[in-house]
Amino acid sequence: MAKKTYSADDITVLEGLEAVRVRPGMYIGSTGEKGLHHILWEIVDNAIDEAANGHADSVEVILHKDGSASVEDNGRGIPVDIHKDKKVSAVELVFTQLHAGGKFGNDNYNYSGGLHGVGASVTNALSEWLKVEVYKGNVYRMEFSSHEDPKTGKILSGIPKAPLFDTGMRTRKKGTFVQFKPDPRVFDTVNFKFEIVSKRLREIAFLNKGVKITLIDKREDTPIVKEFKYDGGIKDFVKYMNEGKNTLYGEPLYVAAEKEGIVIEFAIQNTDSYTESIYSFVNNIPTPEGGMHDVGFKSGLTKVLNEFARANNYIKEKEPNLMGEDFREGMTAILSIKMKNVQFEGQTKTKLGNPEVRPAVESVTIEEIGILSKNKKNADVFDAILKKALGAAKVRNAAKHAKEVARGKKEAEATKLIGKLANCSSRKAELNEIFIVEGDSAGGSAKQGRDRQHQAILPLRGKPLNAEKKRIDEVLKNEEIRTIISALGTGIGSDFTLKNLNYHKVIILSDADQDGAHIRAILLTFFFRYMRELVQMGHVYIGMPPLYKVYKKDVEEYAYDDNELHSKIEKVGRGYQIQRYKGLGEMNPEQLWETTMNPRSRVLMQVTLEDAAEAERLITTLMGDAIDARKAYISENADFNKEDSFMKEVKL
Ligand code: 1YM
Repeated sequence: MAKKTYSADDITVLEGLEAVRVRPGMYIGSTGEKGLHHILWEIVDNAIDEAANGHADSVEVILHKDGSASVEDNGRGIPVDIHKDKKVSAVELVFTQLHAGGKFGNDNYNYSGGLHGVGASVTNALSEWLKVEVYKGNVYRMEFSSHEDPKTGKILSGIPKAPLFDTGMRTRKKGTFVQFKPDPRVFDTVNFKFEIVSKRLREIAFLNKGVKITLIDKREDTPIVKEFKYDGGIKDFVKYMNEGKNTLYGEPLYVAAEKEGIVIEFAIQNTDSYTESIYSFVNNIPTPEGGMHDVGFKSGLTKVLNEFARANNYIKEKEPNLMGEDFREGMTAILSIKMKNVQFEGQTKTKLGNPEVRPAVESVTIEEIGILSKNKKNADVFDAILKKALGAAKVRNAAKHAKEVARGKKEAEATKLIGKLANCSSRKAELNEIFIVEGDSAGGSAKQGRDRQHQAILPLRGKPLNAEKKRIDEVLKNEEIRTIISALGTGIGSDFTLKNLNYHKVIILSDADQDGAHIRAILLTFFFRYMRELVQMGHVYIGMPPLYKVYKKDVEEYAYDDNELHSKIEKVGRGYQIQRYKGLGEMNPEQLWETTMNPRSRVLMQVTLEDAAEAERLITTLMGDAIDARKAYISENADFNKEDSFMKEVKL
């Protein structure tokens, strides 16, 4: 038996692996799906380290039919020589000794070590069997297995079948091959998930530019093969994340530097969206909780971009600096650092704790972005970044002001505003509706025609919301908008509280003309920006007044679009007359009730989040600086009676 070849010293090694068996959670976090994949990442990490050190450029991962997984790289191969003190091969130590990695007096970075930094021996300890082959001209092989001790009945884990041996076969390959079968006695599940493996391998490929990673799933009758290789590295990562978004400039900004022994790399590309997507990594491990690298990166960005803004007159002398969040609105970025002696902390141990990292990343960000911003070639890039940030700051300031109103700091003002509201008598928010009606005369009809118990009317003076009110931040200063905020009761922005909503249906009622379309778009944009959940939860609707009345003597039919007009003409028959409604104001209270407000007969469009986002984009097109885009839009969409294509119809 192999056991006899071991000296007394090696017994501690064996005990080490038994400890892993006894408390697997301590080493791999859990024995669930996550832990199962973790023992694969331990092996992948070693292969990737070899590539990161410049010795390999290809890694192949195979999921086998028998439930095992294998990883092969084309690097130098794990050393096969005998360790002087331990008297066993390096291969054996790597797979039997906890924390064996990097103990061979080398100066290479050893970035591996995943969440728990335990290495390949843990994979061995938690596998039914593990095989390793090293290719260095000759093929070397070693096998391990976990089995019951016939004497004690205890499970012995990761026990070598025999020492590493030269198979006598010759090969032209170089590298290391490791195959293992997770032990079902340890794991709740032993099924590798293709999606999990594939997603992580893609991520690793982005983080290690130029390394080809192949995934082959041989468990299917026809194997699935996926290849990941990104010569642009994290630049490609950023582009990948921005697919389907509108980017503000072509190539991402890219920085790579080394400072105090920390390798720092980041890529940035801004989009016209409002969300911040910054993802950070340490030694290829995601750090969703952030940490020192993240903090340094963000503060560096804010400083250097404010400096640029002042130097180039985007901010005037007396104006305050922009805030970090202004710059990060719509920003997609990947920050990847590599370093020794990583300290992870936080709830899920995914937050970088090393304090020295913060100033290192901050100064690299300031210096390198500073250089890029002074390069004339990047003028358009930085102009786009600054314009976006200035827009965000404007909105932020307007929101702050509006919030103060909503918070009741200016209660007197709010009470005055609410005076225009014709409220309903019921206090049951789920049954209540508020109609936001364009124009005082339509507002008057609506007040008279409504169901007083459940329908509240808030008339909007057409004028202040018309074309003069260009940008959404100006809209927030508008009295009527502030009235809406007070009436709904939810607050806005980060204060928004859905459960305080006073009306479960918020219905926009505007004319079927250009002004009406405009007002509707402004309101939707406002809801999208400041009360997104209201839209998300389906509380926002568009009221649909009819366009025509077809009538004779005692018959009256309403048509809501041109198609319907024809069928209604046929229905009314000979001698019909047509009234075309130009605005809501032309309807008397009874007509408005019957056609547009009565829940039994009306048609409402429920607004989706995409609709509101579309309205937002539309506003930007119509009101923004891009005159050509505006002209193009207007000539393509001149028919303002046409139903907006992005709305879906709901009868309610
Ligand atoms: C499929 C998994 O483990 N590749 C791998 C591992 C090592 C080396 C090369 C390697 C490292 C060094 C020198 C060094 C490891 N060696 C050790 C140890 N692929 C896989 N490829 N020569 C080869 O770090 O100096 C641990 S991992 F400790 F033995 F050197």
